[in-house]
Amino acid sequence: PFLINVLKHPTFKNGTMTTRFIDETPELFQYKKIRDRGNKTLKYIGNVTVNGFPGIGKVEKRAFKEPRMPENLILPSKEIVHPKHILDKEGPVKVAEWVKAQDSVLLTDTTFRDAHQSLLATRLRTHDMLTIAEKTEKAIPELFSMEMWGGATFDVAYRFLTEDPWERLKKLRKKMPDTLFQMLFRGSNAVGYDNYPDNVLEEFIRLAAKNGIDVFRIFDSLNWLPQMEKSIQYVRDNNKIAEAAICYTGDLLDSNQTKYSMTYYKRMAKDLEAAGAHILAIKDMAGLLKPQAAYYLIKELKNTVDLPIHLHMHDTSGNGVYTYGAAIRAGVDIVDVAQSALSGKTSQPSMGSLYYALEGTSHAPKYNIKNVEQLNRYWEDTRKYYADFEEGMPAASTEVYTHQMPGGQYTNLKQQAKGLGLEDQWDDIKEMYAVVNRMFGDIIKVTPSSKVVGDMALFMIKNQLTEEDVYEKGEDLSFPTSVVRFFKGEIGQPEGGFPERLQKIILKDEKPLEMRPGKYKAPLDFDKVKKELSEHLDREPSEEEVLGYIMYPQVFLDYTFFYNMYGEVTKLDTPTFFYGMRMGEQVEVNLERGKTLIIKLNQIGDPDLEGNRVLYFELNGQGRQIELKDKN
Ligand code: 3PY
Ligand code: ZN
Repeated sequence: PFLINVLKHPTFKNGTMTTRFIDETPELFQYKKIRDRGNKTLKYIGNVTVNGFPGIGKVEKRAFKEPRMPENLILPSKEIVHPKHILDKEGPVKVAEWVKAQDSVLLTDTTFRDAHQSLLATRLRTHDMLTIAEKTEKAIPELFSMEMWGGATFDVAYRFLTEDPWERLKKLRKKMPDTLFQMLFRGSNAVGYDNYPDNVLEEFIRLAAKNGIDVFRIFDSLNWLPQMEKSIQYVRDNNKIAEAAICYTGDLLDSNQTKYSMTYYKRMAKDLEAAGAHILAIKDMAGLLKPQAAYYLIKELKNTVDLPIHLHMHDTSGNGVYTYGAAIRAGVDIVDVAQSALSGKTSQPSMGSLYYALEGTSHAPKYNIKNVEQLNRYWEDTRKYYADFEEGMPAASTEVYTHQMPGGQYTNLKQQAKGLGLEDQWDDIKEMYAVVNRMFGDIIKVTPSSKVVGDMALFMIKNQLTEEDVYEKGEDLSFPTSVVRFFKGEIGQPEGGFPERLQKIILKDEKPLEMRPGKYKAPLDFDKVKKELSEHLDREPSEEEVLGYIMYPQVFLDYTFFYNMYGEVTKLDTPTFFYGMRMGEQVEVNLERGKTLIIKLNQIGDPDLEGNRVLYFELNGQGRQIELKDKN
């Protein structure tokens, strides 16, 4: 069709075509571009229809109803103060002052990040966030912030969703200009599992800030300050909000537990304040903070530092709202909640439940519950798209107080166990997780240290090893790489040091590091990496692409390979993205304003001897055939 269009073009036909033809008739090239995009989209749909989606497999596409959209949002009667405007005009210190001056508790909505990381294996697609983003800002303009980036989302976007996480950030930023955007930043591990040189952290934070992140929640997986200081400084350099986190573990009220005591938390809070934090976060990644402990902890910390305090927790035990109530009475400034339909269990407590729990109290949060309930209908319907990723707990479970597994790890470790054929031993794995934690000296468990504990637990279950076996036969065992790296000090130094006997067994003759690993790392040569990547891509990469490649080299290259083959699959609706099309079905793909692909699947041909099938589509009324291999 492209050539025919050229031949039919009046300029060509009347013989006045010059070499400037191309410049003067961009519509033809636009046409070619759209045609290519159409073909790529058909290829993707064809492939997922025939071969299924990775991790789901070939599943019959169910009939989903369109998610309900909020229709009657009530706008606030008086002007709202947006902390985003304070930050942009007056800087992070003024935001912190404003937060402290509020009587009512402020909220962070984690629906776009931790909620789905903890319930749906991080699979929530940008498409489903963009659909509701504007309405979310309209419905809850009183939010302190929206957590929508970082943690595992960076990796999963590239790896499983064929999405560019930077595009997610840029697009959401446009839809929600008045809301603070918050990300989870793993200190020296950035959004990866590795320790990166300092200049990589600096560059990552600069670009995240430039593209729209306002609040950086920085933590270290062992609560080790030397791995947080640089990140705090880089966030400050960008005039953004440095929210430094203390990871909470164990049980503050248990007098037998002396390591993670009030003295410990107070010392760390003071250190983080001195390091330049604008806000102090308590990051209860597993949901272990019990109500009385929360009250006591927040009260003491409020008397220890002059910073606003932001509490994050998971509702795994079912006690989340009660803990928040206690923390709010003790004066906590901000708490993390999720839209009800994506809350509870390993996710955050529900925004709606908290509203009613605090109704009539002096700290009740300010927002319109009816608006929130309308948003929630959208999430009730949208969650159904992701049913095949619901690997989590069926209901709240107090076992978390024993195994202490972070909410964000639960589904992941279960997947890992399944991969090793150990899913029937899930109860043993949870118990072993607690044993390994004790063997490792009772460490903070959060990405990446939680992965080390999980890997060791799986290793022991798989090889039927007891704790004694590890001590007795350890010399001859070949431990998981992550475990060896942990004992080498490559993740950092745990509070109280490593258990020496086990460290010797695991490291054999190797000597561990005692300093911050980043201290030994030479600065990364960005020009060199950029050159290397441009050779892979055959074009100049953007700054953001260079960082994607630095964080996850192979994952990033695989992503570009799929992107080149299938185009912008983010434009597909989620059922079509995961399940393809049913015979006779028609879907619309909105590429951009005014450019819609109307796709109908008419027939799937029988496979030939090599397993190749022809799929017969209609694309905007014209017949199209796609041939592909049936891998089943
Ligand atoms: C992450 O690092 O992804 C987490 O959510 C830690 O809690
Ligand atoms: Zn979390």
